[in-house]
Amino acid sequence: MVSRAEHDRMANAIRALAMDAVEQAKSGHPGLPMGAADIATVLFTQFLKFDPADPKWPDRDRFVLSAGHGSMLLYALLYLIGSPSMTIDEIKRFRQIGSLTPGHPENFITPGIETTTGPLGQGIGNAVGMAIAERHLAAQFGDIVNHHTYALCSDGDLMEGISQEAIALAGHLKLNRLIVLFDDNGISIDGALSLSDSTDQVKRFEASGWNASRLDGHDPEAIANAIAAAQKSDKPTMIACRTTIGFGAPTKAGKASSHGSPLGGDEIKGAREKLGWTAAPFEVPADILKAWRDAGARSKDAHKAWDQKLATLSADQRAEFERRMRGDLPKALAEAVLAAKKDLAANPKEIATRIASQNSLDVVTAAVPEMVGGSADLTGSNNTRTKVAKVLSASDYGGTFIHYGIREHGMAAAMNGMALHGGVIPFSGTFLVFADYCRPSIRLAALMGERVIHVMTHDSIGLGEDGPTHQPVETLASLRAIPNLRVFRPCDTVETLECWQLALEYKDGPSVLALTRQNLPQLRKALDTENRCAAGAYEISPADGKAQVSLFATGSEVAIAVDAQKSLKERGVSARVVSVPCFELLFDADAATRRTVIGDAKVNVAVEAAVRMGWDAIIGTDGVFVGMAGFGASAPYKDLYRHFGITAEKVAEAALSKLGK
Ligand SMILES: Cc1ncc(C[n+]2csc(CCOP(=O)(O)OP(=O)(O)O)c2C)c(N)n1
Ligand SMILES: [Mg+2]
Repeated sequence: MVSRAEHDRMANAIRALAMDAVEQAKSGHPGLPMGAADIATVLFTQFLKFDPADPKWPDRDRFVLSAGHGSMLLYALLYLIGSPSMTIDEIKRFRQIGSLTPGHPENFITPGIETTTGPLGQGIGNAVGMAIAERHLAAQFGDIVNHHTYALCSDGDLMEGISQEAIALAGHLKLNRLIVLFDDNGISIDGALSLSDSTDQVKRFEASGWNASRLDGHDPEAIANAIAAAQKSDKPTMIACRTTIGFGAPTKAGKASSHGSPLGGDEIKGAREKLGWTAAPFEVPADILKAWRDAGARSKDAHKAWDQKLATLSADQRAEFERRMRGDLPKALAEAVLAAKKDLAANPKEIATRIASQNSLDVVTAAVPEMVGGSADLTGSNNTRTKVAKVLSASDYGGTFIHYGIREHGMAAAMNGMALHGGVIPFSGTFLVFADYCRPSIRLAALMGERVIHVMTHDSIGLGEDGPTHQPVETLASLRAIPNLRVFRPCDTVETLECWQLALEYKDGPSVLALTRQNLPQLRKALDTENRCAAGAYEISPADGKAQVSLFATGSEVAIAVDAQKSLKERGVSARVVSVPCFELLFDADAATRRTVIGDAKVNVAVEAAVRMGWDAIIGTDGVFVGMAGFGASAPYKDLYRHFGITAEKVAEAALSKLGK
């Protein structure tokens, strides 16, 4: 342990870099890095197991800066501990185009950053997922997985509703490797926290099954003692560290004015005097930098010891662990999918796609053991639990199914954390309409390029009697609007299996599988060895001769389009049906392929039990859309399809009328 004087100088290095970088960028948040510098210094110099030379070391401790606005804290730390890419020039380029130091931490830009944060509350949700993945892998592989997850949270993180979902789940699962450091500064943007909050955070965490305590966040010894105690606990721990935002700034410390703007020249001059910091801007005195670099090298021995431990695993176990951490799929997947398709060709099934999904899961989870499923209290409806999946619980972290409780947002954020941790592929379930309850986390999964798979059932008015609160109409369009997210809406049991395969193979982003409650006929009766859904759209039922009409549909409406095709044929009109299980894959294809699939029929008609938004890119503004124009209603589903005019007859009529017949 370093002397108090040395600790202070090390912490002041963070403060100075944060002040200087924000000043130079003319934007940013100096308050948090200055206030939390003591907490971070204790954590990074005495506790955090992290090797800057190998930021992807699987058994490193994870550090999540949930309060992403304090990004300069992370950048300063990475520079100080000697992360090779985080040079002083990068610090000087804070918030500039192409720098490693963007406004908020971006895990896909900066080596050593575990997750993208900024939307408050997401980071603590991710940290819970990381802590779940850690315990799960430890149960499967033994003590080659044995690390902590630390999250630094601000008032804002803990005010966001998602934090309650995350905290409750972590407490319930007794994630004792999770340690939350709360930057308890009593300030948010509008001013004193007393303007908007009077929660006792210690009692709140305790009520959810955590240890929680309060201390002076500028007392390094108290912080160290509390972290050491937390490491020995059998529960997750929250340490409320009372700090002064903008610590050291002569007039702005303790005030909201230090939160999110440059301090200004005079204030910085005064802070330098107050902190006794005499070095020029962006300069860290050699002895302090050395102390930091030594601290950064602390985990080298632990890393070596871990390498040796890994070598003691059997060759098979080691290969399996390394495969999972790389995120590569086992070869068995493609073979298992093909075998299941042969079976479906021989024994077609008329079942709901949510049931087809459960059947697919029997196949794919047997081949991909790193899949960890779950549901937000709709297990029997989402069909995400296979017959053999054991529950992951505080008494058995080796299970592969999580009862997330009625916590869709916390679930989605935890899934992101699990994917970020690596070694597991999270999937889970809720109703499609509740995608909105997960949306901020789905958006971040898409931004980060994380493989998480959301099974979202009850995907339209086809769910029937539960009515318009439960019937998504705008949800597909709104999800399709998220870049990098793949939204799959399979039309039968074969497409469902193919879409599962595609979601698993999509290593660089999240997927949503929109699935029906109601039964659907199996339209794909012949065996296709290739994955036809991979094209995003394909002709599922060709025309007799040259098509006058192209009928496009997804999911449950593909069968309606096929019926409309028959009725058009009876009226002497030749039509083709194109199933569109995934817009994004279609739009990824080159222009020529896209044109071939879309075709050049005189009339384009799309059928989807949802709003039109997005479809014009396929059918053109001149195309005919048969779907929903507003919210649904409560009734048996067949009545609803008739009531809203989503039937084969209406589709055929629409096509005929457009043809002028
Ligand atoms: C979900 C979300 N809402 C709003 C914001 C904008 N915002 C950034 S920081 C902040 C609150 C600042 O207070 P606190 O979290 O206590 O941070 P401190 O000022 O103490 O550093 C807000 C509202 C955000 N980043 N995320
Ligand atoms: Mg605050």
